[in-house]
Amino acid sequence: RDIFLIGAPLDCGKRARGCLMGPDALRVAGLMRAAASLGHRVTDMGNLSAAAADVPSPANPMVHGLAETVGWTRVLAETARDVAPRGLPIFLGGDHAVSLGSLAGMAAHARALDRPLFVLWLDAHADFHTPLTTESGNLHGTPVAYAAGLPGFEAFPPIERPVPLGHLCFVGLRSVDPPERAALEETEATLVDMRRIDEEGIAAPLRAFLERVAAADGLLHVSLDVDFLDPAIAPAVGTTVPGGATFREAHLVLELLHDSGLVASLDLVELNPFLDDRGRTASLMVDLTASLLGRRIFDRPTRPFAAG
Ligand code: DIR
Ligand code: MN
Ligand code: MN
Ligand code: MN
Repeated sequence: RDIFLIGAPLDCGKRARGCLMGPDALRVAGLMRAAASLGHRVTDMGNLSAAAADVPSPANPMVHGLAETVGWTRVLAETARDVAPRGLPIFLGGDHAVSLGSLAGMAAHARALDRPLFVLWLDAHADFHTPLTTESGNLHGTPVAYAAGLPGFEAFPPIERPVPLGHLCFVGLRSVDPPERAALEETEATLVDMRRIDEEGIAAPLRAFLERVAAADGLLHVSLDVDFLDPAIAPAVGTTVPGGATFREAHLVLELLHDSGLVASLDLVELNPFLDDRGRTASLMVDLTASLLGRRIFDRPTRPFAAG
């Protein structure tokens, strides 16, 4: 497969800094080597840069970094749209505001192919705030609502064909704010919180979602926030939440994603190397990506997905 690494050293989606060093930490941890060793053709496109956009000041005065975030969203959306027809884009964040751009670009790509876009959100958080509902003012908490076409994103590029809530799957949820809960509860969105993982295991709900993506001939965008993982194995993130995915659960998720053959694009976000411990979080993110790209202990008899 052709893989494109896209560095997005963006730090404007929240107040605490450090994610701008994320792309280089992922490179130092051997992302390129890991992908190439699995037989892929890898192109490192280097780091993008973006000028702040000229936007009116936000309706909600709490919102932080709007002009910068809109600037990044434009650049990333254009890049995603340009790269996706040629291979698998991997967006190296940067905080989770990276996904405003990757999702906008992938929505445009899916529309051009006339195929439905599905989104898998691997995160402790739902990131389903809008600039109007956010209490922190941090735009890294908003990309899924933007992709779903919720109101309040007028300063951002319009989403071409918003993603229906039924095409969203959240895995790892354990910190959901009241407005996010209100907007997601009782909808078609698949909400796999930690209790559900404890009760059903992580594979069964994920498989059910992947089978729906395959049956719809969908394109799947995967967004991996470092805080999906338990802080004991992944300390390098500003928003650690206890009780996260274990090493084995996380690898299983990424191996199942590989087997599905459905992944069209990937975000690796929220890595803050300033908070890391001898690079172990960056290395884990690289190892998880390798699982997504086909690394495994032994081959399995292929268990086909519905249309796979
Ligand atoms: C929180 C944090 N829900 C907020 N979101 C994070 O600021 O709105 N997402 N950290 O990954
Ligand atoms: Mn997030
Ligand atoms: Mn998070
Ligand atoms: Mn549908």
